[in-house]
Amino acid sequence: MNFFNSIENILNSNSKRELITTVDGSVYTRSDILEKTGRVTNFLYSLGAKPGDRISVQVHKSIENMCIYLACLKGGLVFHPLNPSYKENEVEYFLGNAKPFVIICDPLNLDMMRKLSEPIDIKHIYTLDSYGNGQFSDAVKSCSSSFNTVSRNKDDLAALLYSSGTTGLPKGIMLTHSNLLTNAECLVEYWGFSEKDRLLHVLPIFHVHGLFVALSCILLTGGTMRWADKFTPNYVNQYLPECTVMMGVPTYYTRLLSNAGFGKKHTQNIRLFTSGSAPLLVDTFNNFRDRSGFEILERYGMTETGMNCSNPLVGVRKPGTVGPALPGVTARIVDDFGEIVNIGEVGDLQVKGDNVFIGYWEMPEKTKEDFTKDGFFNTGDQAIIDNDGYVSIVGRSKDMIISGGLNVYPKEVEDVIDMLEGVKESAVFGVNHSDFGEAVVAAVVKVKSYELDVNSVIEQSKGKLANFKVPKYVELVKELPRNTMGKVQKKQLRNKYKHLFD
Ligand code: MLC
Ligand code: AMP
Repeated sequence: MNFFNSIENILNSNSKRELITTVDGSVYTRSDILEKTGRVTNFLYSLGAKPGDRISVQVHKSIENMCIYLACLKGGLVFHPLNPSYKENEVEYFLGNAKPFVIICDPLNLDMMRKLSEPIDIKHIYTLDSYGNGQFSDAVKSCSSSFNTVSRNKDDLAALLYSSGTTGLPKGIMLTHSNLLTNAECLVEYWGFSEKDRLLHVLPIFHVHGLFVALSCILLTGGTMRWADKFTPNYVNQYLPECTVMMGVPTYYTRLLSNAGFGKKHTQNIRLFTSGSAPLLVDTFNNFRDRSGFEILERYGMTETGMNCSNPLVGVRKPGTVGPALPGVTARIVDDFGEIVNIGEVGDLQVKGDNVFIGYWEMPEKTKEDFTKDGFFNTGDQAIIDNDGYVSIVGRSKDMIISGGLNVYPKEVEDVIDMLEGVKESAVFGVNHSDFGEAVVAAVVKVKSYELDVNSVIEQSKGKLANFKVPKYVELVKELPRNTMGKVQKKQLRNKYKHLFD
């Protein structure tokens, strides 16, 4: 079973039908995408790629980028997407760990990629810019579009996506063809997708949300997409009226609401708005309903698991909850001893199902740690469940900030700040932010004799951290609050700065 077989079945029929329209008005039919995908697969194979090889891709969103993903599926290769804003020291780790056979990067990063790939002996590096041009597209052009989809087993890898952690190094999350297909089929059914749908696709495609959730719902049903390389309220306002579905992180919805002109005239053809990747505030849910007439359907997922819970398409959508577990997913909430808690009690959320990944890349010990003996995955989220089975995510046992739908692990930021000249130590934490949901803030203790400028902490961090991880605010403090065990009291810091962005 290859996930691509299911996609191909749909795209092969009615092959001249539009699949995607991009920002510049270019229309790509189903057969355009199948042909491009075939060419890319042939090209990767002509380089010597074989099933299971990783293909690392750090480029902007483009049709070519999407076809590399599809070609990886088709050819049994493993798609390894990287956020284009990752900096050299971040990328170095991912490449060293994933050991890709081919790297495809933005032309601006070619020198960096060459330097990083030399010690790990990666021979194939190609460029692809945000318009889909570059060495990669030039090389692919002359390849044949005909390629027989490689047969895959259920547990064969389809993609490798990295997530950091509270401690330790980032982990490669191994997602199989079966994980992707199971979750996609479930969402298509649960959210009622059909050929009639037109999705406004403005999410990035280096993460689960834009890459698997959004693309699959269209590719598995033969719907169409209006697509943009990034979210902007103007684009959404212009093209939402022709769409039936929009998916977004909560920031998209608060940004739409902050535009006074946004309202029912934009949503005349819409049947569904979904939100996820971060908590949707009850206020946003209510304000959006009042302005647009639509209740946003909130769902909950993770890179490790795809989607686990969702409010229903038909039935009550409860604001502040992520709905019941999806069909095929078992969710339970347990206490510190692994016992299931009572209705309404807070505990650790664990999930099980064919959607759940098979383990961390080359980290069997870490994989073992995160699964229970009876096969449940510990999400690191704290939750409660109500009498109707609706789950609410109420906290995290993992030390993680979610900013604009992107995860920031404080430890990573602290490690960078602590290395700066004049810094003795730092504590990084998240505070409420009206646009990003949470914003990254750092409290920094300087070396006594050193004149440390907070702006330079921010500037220097920009060179070493992806943009969304860079603190929005840095304050010099005399010392960090600690408990008697010497542990930094982040709760105190979060409280102290909670109104920073009001
Ligand atoms: C950009 N910036 C951010 C940021 N994105 N800061 C904090 N958090 C973010 N997420 C900073 C930039 O560094 C820059 O700062 C300034 O904001 C403007 O940059 P930009 O490029 O113009 O930003 P913008 O395009 O407005 O992007 C913001 C955003 C984007 C919210 C639209 O981040 C986004 O599309 N987020 C969605 C992420 C996503 O798809 N998550 C799904 C994960 S999957 P400066 O200082 O340089 O001006 C997952 C599983 C699941 O979680 O359940 O779905
Ligand atoms: P990622 O590792 O990027 O896949 O992020 C997954 C994490 O995002 C989850 O473990 C949650 O903490 C968070 N998340 C996703 N969807 C929601 C949601 N609807 N509400 C609250 N948190 C969410």
